[in-house]
Amino acid sequence: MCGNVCVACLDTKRMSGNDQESVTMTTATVRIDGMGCGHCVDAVRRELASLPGVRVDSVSIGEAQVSFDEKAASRQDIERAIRKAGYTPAPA
Ligand SMILES: [Cu+2]
Repeated sequence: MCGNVCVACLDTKRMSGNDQESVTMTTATVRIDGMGCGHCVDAVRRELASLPGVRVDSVSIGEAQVSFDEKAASRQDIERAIRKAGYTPAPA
């Protein structure tokens, strides 16, 4: 490895760069209408946790906090999951 200029070294650099690329997680707080008890919290948490690329940080009555990888999931996915659980995501 010459360190900089040859094609082989540039390739190696590029590849190791990709390996080290870390996933950027976006944090979102979603207000949720229609939740009333701990069962609602469990239902929302379960549905959100089933989404690929989404990490559930916390769920409480009326609000969920999640982190997600924008390459794998979007806020729309999260709101859809909340509707699927039977609740209504409120506008941010
Ligand atoms: Cu409930």
